[in-house]
Amino acid sequence: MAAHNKNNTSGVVQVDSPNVQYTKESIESTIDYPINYALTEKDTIVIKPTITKLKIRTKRVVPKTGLMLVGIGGNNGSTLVAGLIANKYGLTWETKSGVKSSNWFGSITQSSTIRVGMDSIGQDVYVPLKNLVPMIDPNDIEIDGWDISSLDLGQAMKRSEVLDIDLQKKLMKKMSEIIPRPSIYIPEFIAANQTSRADNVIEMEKKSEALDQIRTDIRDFKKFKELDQVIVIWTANTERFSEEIEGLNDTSDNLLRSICKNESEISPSTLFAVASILEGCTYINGSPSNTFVKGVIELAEKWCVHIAGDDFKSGQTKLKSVLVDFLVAAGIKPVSIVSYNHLGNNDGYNLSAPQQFRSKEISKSNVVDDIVKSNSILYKPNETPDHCVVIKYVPYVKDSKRALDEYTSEIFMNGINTMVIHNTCEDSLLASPLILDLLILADLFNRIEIGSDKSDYTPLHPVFTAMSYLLKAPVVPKGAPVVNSLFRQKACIENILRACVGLPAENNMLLEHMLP
Ligand code: NAI
Ligand code: DG6
Repeated sequence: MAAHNKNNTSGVVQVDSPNVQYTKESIESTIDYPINYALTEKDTIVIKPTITKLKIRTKRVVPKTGLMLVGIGGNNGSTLVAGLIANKYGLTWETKSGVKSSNWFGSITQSSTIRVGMDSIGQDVYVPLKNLVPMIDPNDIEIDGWDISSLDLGQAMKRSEVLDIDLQKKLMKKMSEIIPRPSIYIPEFIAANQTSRADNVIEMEKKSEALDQIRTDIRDFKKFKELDQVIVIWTANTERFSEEIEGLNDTSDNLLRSICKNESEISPSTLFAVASILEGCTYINGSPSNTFVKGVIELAEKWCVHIAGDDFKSGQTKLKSVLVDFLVAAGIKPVSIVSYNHLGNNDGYNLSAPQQFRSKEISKSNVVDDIVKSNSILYKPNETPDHCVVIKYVPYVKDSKRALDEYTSEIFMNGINTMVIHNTCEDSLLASPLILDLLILADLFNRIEIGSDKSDYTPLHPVFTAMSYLLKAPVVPKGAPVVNSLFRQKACIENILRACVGLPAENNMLLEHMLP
């Protein structure tokens, strides 16, 4: 009988290898990084494997970090803050099925493990992902944020109806002390049904004044809490797409000029992104809105500030990016994917307006494109499965989203395989741990620099792709491929962490067990 896998949940990891040096300030590693160039010559694909020696330096000192949430009073915002407080104080609460305790289930940094090798009898050894390199401890995070709704977080938590009532009561005092800062409200970007919520808005004549106010807020928080860095995450309402117009928002200079000229197509989220970049703060977009117009990306590149987006990838899409990947990799041809949702929270209310729904529809619909393109045996060029996304607002179900998916595939000898999945789950309980992971990984990737034997260390590209696992529509640097497969996305994070401590990427060949 196979022994149980070892699961070392407390141990600190130290790699004993000439490939890695631990100093007080940093971990410096070297790795052999393989790239296979696959070039078509006549009708043959010629593959030329290459190896580059890369060096990776990870700062060990974790900066004192503040998280500023845009939309802090929403379901995700208030649930995340409640989760941080509940875990920090080890809160327990009573429910009809017994006493429950706080956890971080659903967070890969806090609740997943990584295989680091095998023990002396050939069994796998796993350690918590967070033990490989120093990461932010959730208990050390300082919180602040903005919301167009003035409710304190105690009342916002109550309004969201996500957490058990006994837990809400235990959290109420601490949550009530957190008051959202007034925010930028430009009615035409979110649904008209949100107007009654907007009682906490920055009074402004011009968009440049709002930009300055957000920059002042960031500086104020940083100074007051004596922080080394602030990371800003948008978890506010989905906006309609803003038009990308030559001369308006296509370059950083044009964008900054357009803000000064109070141009109407500059959205609140773009103003937040610009303010964050100008303050040197990493900015993450958790909604599907096209915040990162070309001018924002160029600004991030100029200022060497990291950005990541778009749209938290929680339940339905995560499963889709596993299932379609599995089917296509198995040589099975998905021909129709129908994803239906109904939910009754404020996100659903906002998405019941056509333009805001359209932003979400685009984000949810593109998640199989690269997987389909990868298999030219199943799909002809430009052939794609029918893919339909429906979202309906049903107030009664509140945050408990229902997601129903039907996957129809063609199988062997013209057979048809139909799979139907029904998922019921509080949406914000899926999203909140992802927001924590985005913060923790963003800080880590801010501390990683890469060089080679020919070049000195440089920070990672301003557009973070390594967090695609957590995002439905990954924004990537110009020319880089978009990867949606969840397994590849998770392997990206895990293998970068391994590389930071001089370990090779996981190869899963298991040849050590096949040798005679
Ligand atoms: P919510 O509607 O409960 O919260 C959004 C908050 O943003 C509200 O409190 C609202 O007053 C505030 N807000 C709107 N415009 C604002 C602005 N300009 N500045 C500051 N605050 C503003 O929505 P929820 O459920 O928390 O979701 C938040 C965002 O995350 C949405 O865009 C949603 O589409 C996205 N998302 C949610 C997922 C989930 O599983 N819950 C997954 C993927 C994305
Ligand atoms: C309706 O689908 C509401 C949306 O905001 C989603 O709940 C959210 O984008 C999560 O979607 P998914 O596909 O990642 O579960």
